[in-house]
Amino acid sequence: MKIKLILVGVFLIAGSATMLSLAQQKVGPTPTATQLAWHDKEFYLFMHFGPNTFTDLEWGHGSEDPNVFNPTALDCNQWASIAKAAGAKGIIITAKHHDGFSLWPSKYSKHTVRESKWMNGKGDVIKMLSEACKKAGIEMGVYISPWDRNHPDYGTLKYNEIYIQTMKELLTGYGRFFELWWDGANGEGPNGKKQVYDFKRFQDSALSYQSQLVIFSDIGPHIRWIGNENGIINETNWNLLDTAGFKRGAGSPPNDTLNRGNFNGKVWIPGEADVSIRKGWFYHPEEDNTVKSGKTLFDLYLKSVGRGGNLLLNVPPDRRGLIAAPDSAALMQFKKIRDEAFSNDVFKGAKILKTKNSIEVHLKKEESLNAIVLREDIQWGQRVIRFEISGGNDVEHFKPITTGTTIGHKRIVKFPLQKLKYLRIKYTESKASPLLLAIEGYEFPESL
Ligand code: FUL
Repeated sequence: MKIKLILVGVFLIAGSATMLSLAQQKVGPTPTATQLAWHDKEFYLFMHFGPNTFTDLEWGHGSEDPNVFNPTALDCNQWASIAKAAGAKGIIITAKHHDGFSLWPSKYSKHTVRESKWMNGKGDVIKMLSEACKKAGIEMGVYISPWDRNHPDYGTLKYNEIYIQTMKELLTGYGRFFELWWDGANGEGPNGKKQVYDFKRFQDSALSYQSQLVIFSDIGPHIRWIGNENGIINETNWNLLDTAGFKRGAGSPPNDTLNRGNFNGKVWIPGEADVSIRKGWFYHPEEDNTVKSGKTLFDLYLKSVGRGGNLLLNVPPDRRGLIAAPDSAALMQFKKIRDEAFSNDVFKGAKILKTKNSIEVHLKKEESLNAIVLREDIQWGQRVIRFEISGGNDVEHFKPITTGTTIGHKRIVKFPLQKLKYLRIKYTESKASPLLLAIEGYEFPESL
């Protein structure tokens, strides 16, 4: 049951357009158009790929022989078509990880695909992936690690300039990216020195090359880390964050704050939950048996997308340069489970009654359901603080079903199976009159 009907309800009950315009006043910080579009992506893939894939490391030292990078059958079309088939909206690739190795022949480094024997030094993974994503109709993003354990200038002022030029090369040479990923890690470079990153300039420069970019880091500016690498967002999740006095990396807000946001935060900085499909971020053959099942991935989806954030699922290509069989099988299973779970909205065609503090669904006949999906119209601000769900077969006698807190972009609420004709969501606390975009009801298979 989508938006329009519900809004019609608001019109009727409010009785005048004035009420509507009052409800549609912005409350607190609100997302930009770019952030709104980012929210709607919900789920996309992360790919960690580079020398570590071949050396079995998670953090390369930066001194590796570039020749170790030698995928035997690299096929970015395979990555993109698997991502597409899994329902992922894009791929974010480690264009440069902490070891400094660039997956494109950067002018600003001597540690790149050009120095490797892969394709006789003529290869460019970023180019291949951007073409493959375009072909598959998905988007692409880049992880460009500020920490660089290879670059001789790391730890000096010059490196900040080099980092900016490196970003420029990527952001102006390969078409549009939807997201730029900044890792907070700041360790020592080859000279044992640490870098003082000029993030203000990094940010201004990146946005001057691609103004539509959504930049990720511990504290945004546009989207935040969720405080863990398990893909799990707190049940209460505010899209707001206070960043004053905090830094990326060691000076970031406590993980618990990142996990739930700030109730009265001053800036709209929603959370992105990153997690790997297998134990490590990079591919290691001995971790093939750690690949998460479709069912586990669905559970993570409920705990990330279902709690108002986005899910960034890492699926690292193997030494051939392909997504390994167990990973692609799990992704397809995950997609199948989602398709089944959300195949039949039992609220479709139902009558929706709306009052100031509640919304009621009157079904035509009794239905079985154990999950509902709620969406707030977040362009007007995130409003719902707490709600209660009740229902039954008789309008006069509703039984409590469950309770919840924030809604935001999407809230998926699971509860024990109910057979009912009427369901009510009562907003027990909200910052302002709640505006819902959608309310849907489903019967998830028992096994979920
Ligand atoms: C971390 C990095 O240090 C890991 O290697 C990985 O890239 C992860 C996504 O972010 O901070």
